[in-house]
Parts: sequence; structure tokens; C-alpha cells
Amino acid sequence: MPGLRAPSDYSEEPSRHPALKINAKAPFNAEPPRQALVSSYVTPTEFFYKRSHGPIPVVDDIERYSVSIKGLIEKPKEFFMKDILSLPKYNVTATLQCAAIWGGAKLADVLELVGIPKYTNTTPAGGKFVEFVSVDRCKEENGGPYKASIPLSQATNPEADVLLAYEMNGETLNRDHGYPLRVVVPGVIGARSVKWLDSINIDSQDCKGFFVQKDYKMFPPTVNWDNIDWSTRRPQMDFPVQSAICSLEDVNVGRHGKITVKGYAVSGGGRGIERVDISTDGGKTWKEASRYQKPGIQYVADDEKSDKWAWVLFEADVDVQSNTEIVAKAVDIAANVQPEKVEDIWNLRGILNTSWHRVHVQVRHSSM
Ligand SMILES: Nc1nc2c(c(=O)[nH]1)N[C@H]1C(S)=C(S)[C@@H](COP(=O)(O)O)O[C@H]1N2
Ligand SMILES: [Mo]
Repeated sequence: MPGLRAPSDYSEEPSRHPALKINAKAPFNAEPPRQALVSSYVTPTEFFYKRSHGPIPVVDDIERYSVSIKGLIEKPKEFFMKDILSLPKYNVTATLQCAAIWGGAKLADVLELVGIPKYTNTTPAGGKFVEFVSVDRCKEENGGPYKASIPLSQATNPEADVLLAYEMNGETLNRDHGYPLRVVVPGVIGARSVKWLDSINIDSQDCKGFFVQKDYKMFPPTVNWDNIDWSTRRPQMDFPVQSAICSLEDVNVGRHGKITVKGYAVSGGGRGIERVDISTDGGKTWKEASRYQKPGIQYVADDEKSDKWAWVLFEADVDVQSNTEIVAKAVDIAANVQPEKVEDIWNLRGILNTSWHRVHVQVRHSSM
């Protein structure tokens, strides 16, 4: 019996919190109610979004579970859980759409043990990319495992904080999120953070799998399903600046007066959030929201005390007297701003829609 096994059907799925909004049952794709995102800075694990592309793998024997590192390297090696656990442990708070505290070994430390020094761009044998391969069965890979890759320079850079994580929010990783071991690539779209890690392959090129070569790429508006050439675009890595209002629903009916607008804002590549603007007139005029990671402490982007890879929560009190649209817009430290309209970033895959988040408020005036 192998250590980590991929079921061929959905009869061995873990149980999940009933409040999750399920987008698809099999493979499981669910998100929390949006209010849950702003009730705490770190998303409770049971509410953290869950995105898989096949049945959730099962560990039959953790003692036998291992990750092999191979490819264009001098010292291929197999790592058991005890080997990973014997390395220095790091806790990195990072947002993969929701925020969690990931605990694990740094990939840069692990790669050193197969003879790849820190800050390496190319191995002597020509390795430039690190491919992560799982065991799950995905239809997009014709029943093969999910896989993705990152540049070797990022993998061997200790400041990039790429982890082989075995903990999430101080507890052993659960099955939905990659037990026993997953990759966490901070600042990068979630698709590169491969769960249920089986092997690591050092290669001269980017991974040839579906999720790297197709799917997570952004195309210009001229590209449609008839003329698409996937090879013309690079795989998406860093995610763009984005924000969402979470304390209000899309349509809210209530009395006029003060409303507290709360939400999250985050940008990729470790770029902090410089500003979050709130409008109560559909985007004509703006007011700056306060930002925080730790409750009560004003967030300072780029400060050594702030969590570089994690979102900020924002809050603003606004006064609403008539029917209106409340809008949030974030700016990161590189002055990247969310686009106003989805039309401006339309792409056929429908990904990376980071246009201003708008919610409607309908005021019910009480009669005299
Ligand atoms: N093995 C494996 N890893 C995977 C996936 C998957 O389907 N299989 N989905 C990816 C995608 S698209 C996302 S967004 C994140 C979701 O991580 P989560 O379920 O822990 O939130 O995992 C990534 N890693
Ligand atoms: Mo994803």
C-alpha cells in the first residue's frame, strides 16, 4: 500500500462546513460566505476556500509517504515526512485568495539538500524550473495528476518564502488543503501551490501540464475560442491588486444613516496595499479606508512588522442617505490600481476580474 493514494471516485471525500457556498461538488470547489472573510484576519480553516480538480487523496500510511526530488540535479533524493520535519520550521502568513498561516520547511532549504545552493537560477545540468507533481486524478490532465512549476530562482530564494507546508493555522494540514504536504508559493495565484505533493522535478522548461500551459493565462480581447494560441502567452504567476467589500451583500436594503464598510485588499508579488478607497456615489468621490492586519494597529505597507504576503482588512464608516452604489478600489505600493470596469480587462477565460467591487444599497425611509 503506498503512502498517498488517489481515489478514483468521490466516495472518500472529507466532511466540510455546511456554511460553505458550493460552486461544484465533484471536484469540490467552494467558498465561504463573504462575511466570514472579515470576521478575522486569518481565515478559519473550515471557511478557507477549497479548490480541487479531482477526488481528494488519502494517506494510508504516513510512515511510507515520501517526496522524491529528481531531474536535472546531481543528487536526486527521497524525503520522508521526518526529513521535512527535521528542517527549520517557518510560519508564513500568506493569502491564497483567503489568508492562512502556513507552517513548513522552506523549499530553498530542501533544495540545498539535493545540491542546489540558495539563489540559483540554473543548475549545472541546465535546470531552470521546479515542477511540483501531485497524485490526484484530474480530467484536465486526462486522469493524471495536477502539476505546476515555478522558476528555480524563486524556489531557491529564501526571501520568496516558498514553503513545503504541513501545517495550516497551527494545525496539521487537512485533506482538503493538501495533507500531508503541499507547496505554498506566496504572492502567486493559488494554482501554483500544489497540494498532496508527490514529487519535485528540476527541469529546463516550465511544466507542460494543462494548468500551466492552458487555463491560467490572460488573453487580449481579440482572442476567442476559434483563434486562441495558448503558446503565445505566459502562465499567470503574481496575482493583480484586488479588493472586495465583505460586510455587505450585493444588494442591501436598510435604513438610511451610517454603514460600516469592511473588506479585504491584497496584491501579488509581496506588494503591500498602499490605499483602499471607498465611494458611496458609484465612484465619483472617494474616502480612504483604514487598513489593518492586527486589530487596532494601523497597517503600514513594507513595514517589517506587517505580513508581506497577506491581505489587509479595511474598514470605513460611510453615511448613506439615498439609494446608491458603494465601491471599493485598492492601490498597491507600485501604484497599480484596480480597473474600473470588467469590460477593460475582459478575457475569454474569464479570469483575473479585479475590477472595482460594487454593492448596492437601497434605503428604506421610515414614515413620519
Ligand atoms: N494537487 C492539486 N493541487 C492544487 C489544485 C488541485 O486541484 N490539485 N488546485 C490548485 C488551485 S487552482 C488552487 S486555487 C489552490 C486551492 O487551494 P485550497 O483548496 O487549499 O484553497 O490549490 C491549487 N493546488
Ligand atoms: Mo485556482
